[in-house]
Amino acid sequence: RKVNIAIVGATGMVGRTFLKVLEERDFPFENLYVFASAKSAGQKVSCKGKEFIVEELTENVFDRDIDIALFSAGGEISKKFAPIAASKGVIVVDNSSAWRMDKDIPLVVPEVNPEDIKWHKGIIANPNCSTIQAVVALKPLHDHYKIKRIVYSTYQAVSGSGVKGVADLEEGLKGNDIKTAYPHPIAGNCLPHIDVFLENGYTKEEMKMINETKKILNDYDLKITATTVRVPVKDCHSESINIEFEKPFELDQVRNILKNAPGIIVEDDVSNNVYPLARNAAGTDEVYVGRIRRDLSVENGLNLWVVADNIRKGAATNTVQIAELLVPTLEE
Ligand code: 2RA
Repeated sequence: RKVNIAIVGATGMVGRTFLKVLEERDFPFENLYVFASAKSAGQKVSCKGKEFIVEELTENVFDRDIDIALFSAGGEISKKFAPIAASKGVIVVDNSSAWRMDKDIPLVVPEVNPEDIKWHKGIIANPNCSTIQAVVALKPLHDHYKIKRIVYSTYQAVSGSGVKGVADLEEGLKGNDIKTAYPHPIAGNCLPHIDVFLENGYTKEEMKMINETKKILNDYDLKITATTVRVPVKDCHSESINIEFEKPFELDQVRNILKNAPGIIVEDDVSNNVYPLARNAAGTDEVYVGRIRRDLSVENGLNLWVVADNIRKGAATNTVQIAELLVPTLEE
């Protein structure tokens, strides 16, 4: 079935990656509409060898025949326009954090909880990038050994902050410590400060990982803590994940489960210095898992190192994969 698809935020880093991924995966669209702010209207973008003129996003753009709209234009735009689109029969897949914790809105990673798209009411939320790569690795192990507790420590690329984050790093590496994305120079630093601090001393990013993990795995008994850190890396988020299971495990079995799980590539051979690396993961859609080893300090404890491209699997590709799940559900 051919689909009419729209992109809201088409000129941003994720928006442009939507176009690239739709082309790479030969997404079956008949018509593609691209929207952005008035400032960006008129720009040209391309997909599948065709050029598209960016239009200004207004309330009536969803009056035309659109089946699915991919949003990545920030929470304010999603809060305002996603309900308007949904009211006109468009299914919105939203990459912002605006709707993720709404109980009536599914939060979906296709390798983890694809069945949750069944109960959407017009809006489906794409999880935070650092959550997506974590739950892809955790889900197969949760199914086998039932997770009791998770400790997240993340090392997040500056592209998570968009062009400003990349500029701070690139200028900083030249000795010009501009601070457009962060309160401190990112070059030479690790900043334990992603998004804003909350009353409980955690950052919004840390609480996103904690709350989104529980919703996606549909297990609100999970004990989770997180420390999310911005590091001087351009692309790909790296994560140290410590897990305590209810049940015992054998390491070989864990490795085999991960090797056979959807969306995962295991890179784990420390005798040859083989473990997931951000520069190797950049530009791909897999979640790379390595440093698979027992946590010797607790019973049924495991440590993992998990790396993925935060703009692709962490945002654009996951969103397009959700749209692919929707195509067969569309009325003729
Ligand atoms: C970040 N996960 O890395 C957040 C949003 N992309 O900044």
